[in-house]
Amino acid sequence: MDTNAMKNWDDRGTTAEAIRAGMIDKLVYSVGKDPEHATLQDWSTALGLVVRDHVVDHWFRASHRSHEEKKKRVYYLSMEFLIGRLFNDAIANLQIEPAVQEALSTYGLELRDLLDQESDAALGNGGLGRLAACFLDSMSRLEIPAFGYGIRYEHGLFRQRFHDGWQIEEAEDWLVSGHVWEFERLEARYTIKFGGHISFDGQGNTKWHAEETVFAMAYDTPITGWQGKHVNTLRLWSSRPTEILDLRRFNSGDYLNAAEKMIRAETISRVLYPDDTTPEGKELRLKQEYFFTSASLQDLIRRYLTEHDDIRHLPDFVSIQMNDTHPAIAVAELMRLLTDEHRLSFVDAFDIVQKTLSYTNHTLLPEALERWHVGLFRKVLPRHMQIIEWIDFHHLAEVQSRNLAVSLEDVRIIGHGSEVRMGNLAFIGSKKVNGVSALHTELMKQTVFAEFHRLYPDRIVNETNGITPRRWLYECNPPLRKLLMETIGTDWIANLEKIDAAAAFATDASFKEKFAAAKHANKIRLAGVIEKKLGLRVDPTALFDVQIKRIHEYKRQFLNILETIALYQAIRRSPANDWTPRVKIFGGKAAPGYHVAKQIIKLANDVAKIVNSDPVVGDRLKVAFLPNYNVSLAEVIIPAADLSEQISTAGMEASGTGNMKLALNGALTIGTLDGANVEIGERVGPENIYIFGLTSEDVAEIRVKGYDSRATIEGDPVLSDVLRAIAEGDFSPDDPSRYHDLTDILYNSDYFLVTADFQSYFQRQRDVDHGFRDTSRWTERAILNTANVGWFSSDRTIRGYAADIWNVPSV
Ligand code: 26V
Repeated sequence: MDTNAMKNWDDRGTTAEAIRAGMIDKLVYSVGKDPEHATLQDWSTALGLVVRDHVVDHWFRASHRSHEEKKKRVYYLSMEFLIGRLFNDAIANLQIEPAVQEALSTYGLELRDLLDQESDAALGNGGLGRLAACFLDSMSRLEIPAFGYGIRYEHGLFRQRFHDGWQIEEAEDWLVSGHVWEFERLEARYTIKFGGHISFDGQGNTKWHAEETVFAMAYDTPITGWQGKHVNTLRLWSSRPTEILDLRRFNSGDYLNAAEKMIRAETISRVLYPDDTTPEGKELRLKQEYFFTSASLQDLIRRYLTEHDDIRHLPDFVSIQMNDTHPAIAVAELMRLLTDEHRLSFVDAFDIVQKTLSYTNHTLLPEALERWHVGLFRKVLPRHMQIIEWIDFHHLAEVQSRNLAVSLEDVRIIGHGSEVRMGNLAFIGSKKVNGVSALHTELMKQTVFAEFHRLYPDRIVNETNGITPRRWLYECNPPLRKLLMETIGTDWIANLEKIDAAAAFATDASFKEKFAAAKHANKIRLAGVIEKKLGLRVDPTALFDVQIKRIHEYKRQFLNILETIALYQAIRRSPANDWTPRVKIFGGKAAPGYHVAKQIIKLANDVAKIVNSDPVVGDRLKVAFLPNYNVSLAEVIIPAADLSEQISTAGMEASGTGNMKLALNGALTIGTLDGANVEIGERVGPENIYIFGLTSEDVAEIRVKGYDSRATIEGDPVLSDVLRAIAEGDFSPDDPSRYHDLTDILYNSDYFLVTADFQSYFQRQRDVDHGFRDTSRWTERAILNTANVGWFSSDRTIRGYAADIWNVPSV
């Protein structure tokens, strides 16, 4: 192909006039509407197509460059990519916002309105999925040739609604109103097998006689790096039937059954599993995992073989990152492809596997570590079960030969002869295994992977998480972006460490005033959203206290609600005191089957109802639980936050990334010494963060010694009063016993140590009240948060992966 012909494609230009003309062209000839009859959605699509053309120009150039230079590529395998919206992201990265604004003004259109037409691509549950999205952005920024591989779920994470304060889940349908950012790739199609049996012909040929086959079809989304200098690809797989319709059945009138196979095949990519707590060993989940992993490996090997001819050099040109254990079947699948299809010996193949794959662990919670029953596993993936048995056997032999005092049972893949442990499979098959914060990595070495760490002391590395400053400051916080650009220039956008230049202005009166004004503008915007969604008016000068994340007992939204009630009771007792007005803002979804988490949501909403309508309290305290927390809502809440709640039971939050986003946007953290909070504290300094509660060592000790929560409660009159009010139905007069299960947990089995941390949390919150009243000092401390968390850029994280794990250069 003549690649020179591609060089000057981008001559359509990014002037306002070119964009205006392009938009009309797209509106008429692609959307099929004339300007008089076009809806906002039509205009949005038209502009999206114009912007997309520019992205595509950069994309092709980047792909050709990578291909011509035969560069080593990184493949990021993840069940989840929590992308959110892409429109504004593209405009920001290409830096064409002024021209776009001008073009739109001709038609009296507002960019904001068009951007709001886009639905959120919610193809993830929370932190793990959003991290994958930030990593894609950073890999493009750092010009690392990379692909993200995942599943194109037809339905992303459910939409959350409240009915009478209870969470109701509704199917999400992001594809319904059209999605301009993806390209269907009819030619990129692979066969994926399930079930059946294996035969060997005695001449080294292995054949998998599958019971079921489906196609994996590719959809590509370009991921634009800063200033369009490089564009990578997110390739998502959609499942399709290999046979279309059973005509025999159809003709005999059996319409439903005629379509059965089609429906079964399409079910695989139908919906994202919404549960990050209880993998129930569902067959469909295992099929999803294998489906996208196999398609991705087949695809990357095909690409490798277009540039190289010896499969044995794969590790020199390919690095594959497994995002948690969800794609850990890659260890066995790559073995299968290398041995059964490319005819390498098991020993040679395993050497390649171990040089190519790496694994990131995102949680120590035992219930989230994936295990599959051997029976189910063998039924769905018979060949992989054999391969895993081979790996397990050889690994065990190697361990035994080293004569070390390790527990053999702990390092086996097949546990107790009955379950396949994906964490152990991933560890054994990987070059490097990384944790996501310094503390989490240390705990991995001491707990889940302690025996492995003794065997392979160099394998576990730390790569503390990060966030992309493009989306999480530049795009979501225009007032602060503008102020920073005026004051310290633009270097921070691509090199967030440079934001430390703002520290010099922390005591500059004029800068402080403008910084506070930016925060205030963002708070007015959020107050508008709260009023629109909840019909609740809040005072934008009050302290905006924010807890936004999945609802989970270990994240302890419950602790926050208890403190809210304690504060409410104190205000009612002495309303004349000089209170610091506060708005408690919550956002987050509970897994549909997680009963306790759903009760916590209901409790928060019940408390909100009582508190918000109490005339004695007035504006001193308001509670707002915003429904359907997602990436787009986060983009509005985060810039408006004064206080960031990071209050997990120490040792349980692997890293957190919301903590970084909030600090970067000038919120002070109240938190435990958990996950990346520890590292945030080290950078902002103890006077600019509110740390409280048990440490992870304390928690570990309590786990051994036991803990008497009843004694704690009885010794604390504030907490006793709060629990009494809940148990007596003060917040649920229609059903006074509604929260007995919740209060019982605290009295009888307070595993997450909510009661143990209550007092120090309550005290720290009073320090926050006090701190916030000194408006001038608070602004200085907010500035120092923004200025001192530049290290938490995902660019820094990805440079770490590139250097320590993938062995690829980054600019
Ligand atoms: C597990 C499962 C099990 C089966 C059903 C679906 C599902 C979905 C997700 C998970 C694992 C969730 C682990 C996770 O999200 N960890 C979070 O990762 C963030 C990025 O590293 C980190 O900041 C958070 O602290 C950590 O909780």
